[in-house]
Amino acid sequence: MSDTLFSNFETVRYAGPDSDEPLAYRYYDADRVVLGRPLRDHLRFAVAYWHSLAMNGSDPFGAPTLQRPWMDRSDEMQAARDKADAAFDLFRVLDVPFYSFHDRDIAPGGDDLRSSLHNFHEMADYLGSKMQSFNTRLLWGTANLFSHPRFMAGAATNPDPDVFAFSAATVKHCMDVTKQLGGDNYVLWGGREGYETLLNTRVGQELDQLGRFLSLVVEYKHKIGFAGQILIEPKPKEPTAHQYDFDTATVYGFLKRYGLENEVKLNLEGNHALLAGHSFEHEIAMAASFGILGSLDINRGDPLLGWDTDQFPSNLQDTTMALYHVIKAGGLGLGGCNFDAKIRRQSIDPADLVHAHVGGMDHCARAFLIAASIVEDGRLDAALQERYAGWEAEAARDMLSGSETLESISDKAEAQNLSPKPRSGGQERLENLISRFF
Ligand code: XUL
Ligand code: CO
Repeated sequence: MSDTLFSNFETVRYAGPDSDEPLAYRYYDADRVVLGRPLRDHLRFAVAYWHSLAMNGSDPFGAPTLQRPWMDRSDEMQAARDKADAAFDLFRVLDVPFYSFHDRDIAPGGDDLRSSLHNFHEMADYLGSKMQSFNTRLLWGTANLFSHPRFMAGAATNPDPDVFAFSAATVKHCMDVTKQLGGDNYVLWGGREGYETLLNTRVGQELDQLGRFLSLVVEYKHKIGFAGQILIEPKPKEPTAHQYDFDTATVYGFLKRYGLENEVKLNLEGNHALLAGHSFEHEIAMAASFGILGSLDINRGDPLLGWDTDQFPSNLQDTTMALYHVIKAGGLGLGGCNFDAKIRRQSIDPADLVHAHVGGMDHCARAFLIAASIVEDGRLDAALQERYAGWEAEAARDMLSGSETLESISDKAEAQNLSPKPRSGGQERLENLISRFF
């Protein structure tokens, strides 16, 4: 491999919280065992190919600011190989266990389906050969069914059945490649699966199309024996005003309707949660309660802006409470912490990309350590146990088990002449308790 953008960077190492070294991990000691497992296995960090290698810094108001050597090349396949070389060199620098990609991040699209698939498979083989000599594995693959104009009215939800078929073929091959490269998950983010106006949209039909599309994906997963998880990534808006996969609760209802709730889990994103008017911890706790927590796109939005800024996470309390709920849910399993996060438009030096990831990984490790200490301390959990202790009594449980009716409950409540006393929720006491961990 010839020199890459990152050749001058040494592999970043753990140096401890007292280190002043700007490019060292201060909290992310990958081998440190916490709650029975090394941090590396709890957090399963991934670099997102699109933001870190493909994004060029352009925005709706301005031209690209990031001129990477593999951009603006006339030989697009050579550019894709150079990009892949740089990607794996970045993974080496970060010592990151996983990465993730869309088909279009790793290979240029052609004019039609056949040429697009050809490019994609050629580059998948190239990545496969690189993975032989690097430790970084594939967290998930996904198909970009939103950038090309053919998807402007949706992929699975397009009014044109040919776009549905094009999308189905693209996803089939993307699943094949994800399996080929040993990916642990396959993600579907419904980029343009939504609508701008009801004047031109049949929502019922589009939802049926989306439901069938997802069933086809699940059937194919079983057919090829893909052992990974199928994940949907909720987002309430952007690019369309109304996205079908609004949030955890909406997606769970959708999965139930199409009988897929035991087949599909969620890839939850911090910034998407914010756009939905929720917190990341809310989305995680909801998914955990439905048994569909799959993986995290760990990033942050800007509450002052109403769009998807995809920033690296940095709010310690937010990330800690998000990871607290992950731990309470039993961990991420096959999922991971994928940095669906991009450097700012002015961060044009290669070093900025390294700083962003080192800071992001360290931030999450620090948050995880705090979350683990809250779990080990046990007082937050004990307070919750105590609050719901009344439900441990048999008479209380009967009300939920189906053995009681509204009438029988009424009879008993009247016989006891119930007059429940209000009890404090203790929010401030609990907030003070949590503050002590920071
Ligand atoms: C878009 C987004 C995507 C998905 C993968 O907001 O989050 O990058 O993570 O398609
Ligand atoms: Co995402």
